[in-house]
Amino acid sequence: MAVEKPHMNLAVIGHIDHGKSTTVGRMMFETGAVPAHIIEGYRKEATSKGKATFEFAWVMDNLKEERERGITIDIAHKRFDTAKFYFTVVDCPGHRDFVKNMITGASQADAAILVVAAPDGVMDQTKEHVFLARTLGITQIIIAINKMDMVKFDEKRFNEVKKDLSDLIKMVGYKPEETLFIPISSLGGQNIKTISPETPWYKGLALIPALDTFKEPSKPTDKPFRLPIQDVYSISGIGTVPVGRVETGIMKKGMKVTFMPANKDGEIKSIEMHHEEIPQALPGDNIGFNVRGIAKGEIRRGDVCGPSDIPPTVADEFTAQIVVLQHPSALTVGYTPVFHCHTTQTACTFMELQKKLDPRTGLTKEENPAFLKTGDAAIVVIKPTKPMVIENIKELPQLGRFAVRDMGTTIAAGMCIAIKAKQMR
Ligand SMILES: Nc1nc2c(ncn2[C@@H]2O[C@H](COP(=O)(O)OP(=O)(O)OP(=O)(O)O)[C@@H](O)[C@H]2O)c(=O)[nH]1
Ligand SMILES: [Mg+2]
Repeated sequence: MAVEKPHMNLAVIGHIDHGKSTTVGRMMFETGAVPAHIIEGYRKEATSKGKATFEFAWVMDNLKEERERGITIDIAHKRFDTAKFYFTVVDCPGHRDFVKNMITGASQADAAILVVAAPDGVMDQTKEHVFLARTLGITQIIIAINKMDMVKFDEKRFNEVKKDLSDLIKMVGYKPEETLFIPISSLGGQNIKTISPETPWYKGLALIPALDTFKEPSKPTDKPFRLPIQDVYSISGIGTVPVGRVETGIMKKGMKVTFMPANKDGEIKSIEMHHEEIPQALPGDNIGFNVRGIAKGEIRRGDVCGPSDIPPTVADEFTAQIVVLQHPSALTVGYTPVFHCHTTQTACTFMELQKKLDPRTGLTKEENPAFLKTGDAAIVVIKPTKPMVIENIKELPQLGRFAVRDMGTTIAAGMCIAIKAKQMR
């Protein structure tokens, strides 16, 4: 096998219709991952169906409903290469009804491109996605200010949007002065591969070369092996094939594994990445694997695969540090919203509000508060309504973060700091 470039998982995030899928399709085209005749075919078909200009988005939007509605619904993975990396890109939906799919996508990413349309600027899901990206542990971000053609490649508009975005990302902990802001038009192709004469005032990198400024993610291979399941297929002649991303440790052929909380044991027969068989999978690898001894219906999205001698931890209860992002009134004991953690979505109950913290210093402001409000940070005790895997942030940070959602919005985000484990066997 040729020497592989380092691998990066890249999420493309941002508000609905700001051009995420078009940007991904355009990058795939410019890097040669999608040939021109495919785009041309999509262009003709989209135009004939009243969906003109969606030819690049269709590279990513394959579902019938996605193409008819002109929106992304579920996440899709594609591969493309730059000079330095090979990327698995996850195109996320911007629609507010599909934020749960965006969370699944973002939870697998090492880095993100935030796409913001220049005419609109910062919108609701721009804010929500930035907050979630940070919560889900994405530390590297590039900002593409798209649809610059619609504002006549105006430098002043670019700077206005850049200013608003700088304030936004700073609030959640990214450093604006270390972040690249790139004026692009995905539809027209300006500043994607090379710098366009339309923006003589812009002195930075084009988008694709900018991706090579990302730092290679460190690989936690010394930790116990963990892979949260994203989907499970049953392939005739092969058997049960779960897919997902290795978060920590190493998966090897022949390994004895346990899926929790399904509480099922199996053995790894083969591992595949991008349609090629590989002998072992490392952190960051998005793989499908064939597992002996498990039927398709026995495991599902949200289960976590780990070695049978150190199986994933199932929580009976856990202690968490959270920040309340937005709650219409007061959050109290007994509240049971949905917790999104790695690939699981599980309703969990707030059992105890132990302390309110000063969000800036982390010091205790109040013991046993009666309620929490928007902006509060707190230590709380949480009980899942059904068995769920979560790990201590100190041991396995990749599986210790979560977002809390209810009524179509993100209520809070947090991390697990202690676990009362459930005895499974
Ligand atoms: N003028 C112009 N239109 C663009 C540009 N990029 C995308 N569009 C158009 O914006 C519309 C939405 O593009 P998509 O790529 O589907 O947007 P999205 O962000 O993936 O949308 P969701 O996945 O539904 O959140 C399409 O009509 C695109 O052709 C651009 O650079 N300039
Ligand atoms: Mg899309």
